[in-house]
Amino acid sequence: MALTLDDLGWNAAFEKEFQPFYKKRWKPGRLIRDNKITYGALLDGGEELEVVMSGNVYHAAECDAELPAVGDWVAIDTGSEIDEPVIRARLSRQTCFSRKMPGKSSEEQVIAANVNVVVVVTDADTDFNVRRMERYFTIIARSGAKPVVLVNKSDLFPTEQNEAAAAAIRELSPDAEVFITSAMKHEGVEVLRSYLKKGVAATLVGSSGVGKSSLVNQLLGGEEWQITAEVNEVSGKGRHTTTAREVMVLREGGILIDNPGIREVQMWTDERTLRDQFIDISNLAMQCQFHDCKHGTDKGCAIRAAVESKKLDAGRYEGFLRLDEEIEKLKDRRKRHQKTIERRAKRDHRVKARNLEDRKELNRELRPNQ
Ligand SMILES: Nc1nc2c(ncn2[C@@H]2O[C@H](COP(=O)(O)OP(=O)(O)OP(=O)(O)O)[C@@H](O)[C@H]2O)c(=O)[nH]1
Ligand SMILES: [Mg+2]
Ligand SMILES: [Zn+2]
Repeated sequence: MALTLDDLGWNAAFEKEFQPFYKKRWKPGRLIRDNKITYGALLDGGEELEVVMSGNVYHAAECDAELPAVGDWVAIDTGSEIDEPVIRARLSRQTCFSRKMPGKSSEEQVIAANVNVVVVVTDADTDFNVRRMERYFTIIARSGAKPVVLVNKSDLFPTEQNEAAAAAIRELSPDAEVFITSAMKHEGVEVLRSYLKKGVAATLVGSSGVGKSSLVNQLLGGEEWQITAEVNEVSGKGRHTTTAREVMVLREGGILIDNPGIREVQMWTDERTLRDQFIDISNLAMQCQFHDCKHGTDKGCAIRAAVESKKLDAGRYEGFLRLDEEIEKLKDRRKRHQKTIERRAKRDHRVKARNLEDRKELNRELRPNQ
């Protein structure tokens, strides 16, 4: 049975936005692969096309994050008068899961566009870290996708340990659904399957080696799957380490995006999302005696009182402060970046104006009588 647009996640809002493009005979396609210069796109009927970006799409993007990314829906021109299929437009994203580009940059890096569910995979032992989980929840909240957590490798640790980790994660986010799984023992894979309805896209993230690909393989096991964008490369250690984003469309419905392990969960969020994620701390802050309380040595500070009386976990509060600081820095960097761009634009403008003057002068010299 051929794949339809609905199988690929098409919906009424995309259809509406696409109306003007139908008139131009462009076709909707979903990007499943990013080859840097070209993209792989799936079209109605399941046909896979290699497409390039048009200059317009490139120039319309103000930053890398606005360029087409895996998961995006685009308008593809396959017209006979052009050499290769071209992306003419990118449809608005309904969700966008991003992180900050690693390193000093203040740019957003899109991990996957239009995903409905973000599945964070961890374990109850070496990988388990409440602060990192808080980070994941904060960026997932910003993305608009639903958070799901799998505490995997449960076969390796005592039940109490797995349950304690799951409980600690549940406490961090009331929106998240948390499950204990073991890819090794085929346990919990149905959980993943239960989210993957027709047209629903889920992406798996987490540190390297937590079992993301193993869970995916379990899910695919036996079942004949239709498309895999990339094939795992075997690392020197003989372990399969995912090196590229992989998109799979499942025959039983659903789209799965496996990712390479994330070493550092770089923040990509804003203050509002942060306050929502840490509503307990926001509420306490409102009870401080002074509205501009710095929560340090200020008199009548409700946060300090809560930490002292152990009502608020000191680690959680520290984690919050660190995230808050990172968001500040991110804002600052972005502001500086913006200023540089503006300065550059002004300078370019001056250079252009000067060139124009020079040219006029040259003209006058060449044609003195005009
Ligand atoms: N005991 C046990 N081992 C597991 C389980 N899941 C995965 N593993 C093993 O852990 C190792 C890493 O698993 P992968 O599925 O490659 O991990 P990954 O998260 O995809 O890693 P990256 O692709 O590097 O991000 C493999 O040797 C798996 O066999 C599990 O539930 N229990
Ligand atoms: Mg992997
Ligand atoms: Zn205070």
